[in-house]
Amino acid sequence: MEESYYTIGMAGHIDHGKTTLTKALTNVDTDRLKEEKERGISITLGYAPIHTQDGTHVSIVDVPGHERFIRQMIAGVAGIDLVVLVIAADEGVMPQTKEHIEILEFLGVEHAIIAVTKIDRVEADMLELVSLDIAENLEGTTFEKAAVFYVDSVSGKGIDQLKETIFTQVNTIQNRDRYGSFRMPIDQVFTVQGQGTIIRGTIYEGIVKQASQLTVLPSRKKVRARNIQVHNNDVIEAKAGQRTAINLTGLDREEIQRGDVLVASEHFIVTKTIDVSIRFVKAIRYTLKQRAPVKVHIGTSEVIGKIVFFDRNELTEATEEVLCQIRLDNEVVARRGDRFIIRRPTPVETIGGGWVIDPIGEKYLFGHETIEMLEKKKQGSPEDLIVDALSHEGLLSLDQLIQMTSLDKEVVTKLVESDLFISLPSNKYARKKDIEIIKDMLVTELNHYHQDFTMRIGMNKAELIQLVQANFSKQLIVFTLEQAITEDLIKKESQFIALKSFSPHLPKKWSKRMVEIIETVAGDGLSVQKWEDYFKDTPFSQKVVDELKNYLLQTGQAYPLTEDLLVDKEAFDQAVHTLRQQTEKTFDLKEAKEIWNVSRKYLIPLLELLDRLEHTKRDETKRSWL
Ligand SMILES: Nc1nc2c(ncn2[C@@H]2O[C@H](COP(=O)(O)OP(=O)(O)OP(=O)(O)O)[C@@H](O)[C@H]2O)c(=O)[nH]1
Ligand SMILES: [Mg+2]
Repeated sequence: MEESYYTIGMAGHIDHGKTTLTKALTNVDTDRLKEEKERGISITLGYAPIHTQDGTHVSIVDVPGHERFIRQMIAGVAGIDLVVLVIAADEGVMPQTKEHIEILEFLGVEHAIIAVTKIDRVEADMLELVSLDIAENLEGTTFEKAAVFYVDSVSGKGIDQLKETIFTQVNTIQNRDRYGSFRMPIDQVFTVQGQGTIIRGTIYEGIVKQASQLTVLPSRKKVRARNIQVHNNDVIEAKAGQRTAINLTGLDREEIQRGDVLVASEHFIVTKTIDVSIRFVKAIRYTLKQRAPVKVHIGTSEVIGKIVFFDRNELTEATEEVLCQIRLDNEVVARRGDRFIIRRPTPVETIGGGWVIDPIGEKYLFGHETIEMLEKKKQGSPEDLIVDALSHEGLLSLDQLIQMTSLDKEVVTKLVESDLFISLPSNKYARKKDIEIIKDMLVTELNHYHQDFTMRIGMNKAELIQLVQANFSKQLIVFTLEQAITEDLIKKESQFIALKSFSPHLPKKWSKRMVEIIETVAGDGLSVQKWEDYFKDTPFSQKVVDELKNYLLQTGQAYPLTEDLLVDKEAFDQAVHTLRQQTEKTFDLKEAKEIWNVSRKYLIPLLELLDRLEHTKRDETKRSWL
């Protein structure tokens, strides 16, 4: 059974019943704050899950309707797959109903269900009027054909049908990218006593796994995902589309804020100048001048910027689409295709929205040449299209690329042979940049592993692949790993992978005591004590005791005699030498016992070790040297 994850939003005017409807659907009251209870309005984003038996998981984001909290609303709906637009039967379409519709359209939300609430409060003819009002207001919008449901969230009337439709509709929506590097814009940051910093957001792309190393952008702070939760349950991993809370180690509360983006690799673009395609709201009420300051909401961040036009000096009425640039005061994380909202700073109102056609804008001259250039960027070069296709899938054959980009075979063939791409032995193509990202991730994970386990020769190959696989296909990772081995960046010893520059060693703070123990074991020769007994008077934990044993075995400094007996390599090799000198081609137990002068307890395992090391071969009661 394939599990699928979606995030849907509740939107609509203040008091129209979003929180009550969320509760009717999920049984969760998302107005948890004291202030929310007292004032009877939502202030922060609320989250509640519903799911079906067959593995469809829907996370509902309940947003505040009050116009003062539009910022929260935008952050909340920024990652949603579908919206439930809530309109109260007794009020009909109101200002924030319209503003929310505009915002949702600008953000590219394509799927909607209309929920008319409070039907218990109106007569049938009033309901008819409201239906007309809704139809009129939705005309010409993306949500024109959205299904309309009539509910009473207090008595529960109509709720089951609505819930059923939510599930059937989300199942027609394509799941978000599970491949592609992990990216999660942060919309909440808080601390929990004894646990440190916790952040929340909806995963845009990729997967995050427990213990993964992550980067906070734009600050580039390195953090680790200590613990991951989805709707208050601990999970090992969370996937694109899931509402996720992550407990981070490695930074303080003050070092991270809403609007920052958590990513798995540093290859995301952090930028202050973006080339964009913008649409403006129909009823733009004032003149937007060249370089006018605007508030830009992108992902969950809100940044002040200036609009730079190349084909006009001011905008007085809404036109179809304007290609222009936004210069931001602060850095944001952006990718081609990302949606954003622009609002007027004072008085605050939504004036438009659009998408990023190039996250790395430069200074251009005013005039039609720049517009033509931006137009080309908007269409996307063949290279952009291939990059887009690969960023969704990671690894594609020539046929798949042609199919996904609708480009000519010659164009695709020529491009994939360029040095931006690489062909794998499986006849599939990947981006060179992805390989670099994976390589970085491998090195980062190994570095971390070596720090945590200085005494181990390396990380288990399967475990390492598993950690990185969250974001890329296994085939691509294995390929990159092999490439890194050829390049002498990484080495492999049986199933263990390590950085070339690393060699296992005793941790500094313990090395003196450990060397003493190793020397004692060597001094005991063949008559060693139980491994654990050497640690009786040490402060070492069982874990450290095991690690040291593993270290001596992996580095070949000792041999395993039994489960709990280790014998020093040199001592044993010396004993083998003596035994060989003092025996003929074959020898028996008695001879060995006398020469080695060991008790029966050791004798059998020692001789078995001889066999295992292929010094000897056992033949009934005798052994012969090989
Ligand atoms: N009778 C009736 N009352 C409802 C219904 N839905 C909501 N209400 C009431 O309407 C009021 C506002 O409901 P909320 O769910 O808080 O509205 P909201 O849209 O979440 O409000 P904000 O989050 O502040 O924008 C509450 O008193 C609810 O009990 C309904 O279907 N029938
Ligand atoms: Mg509410």
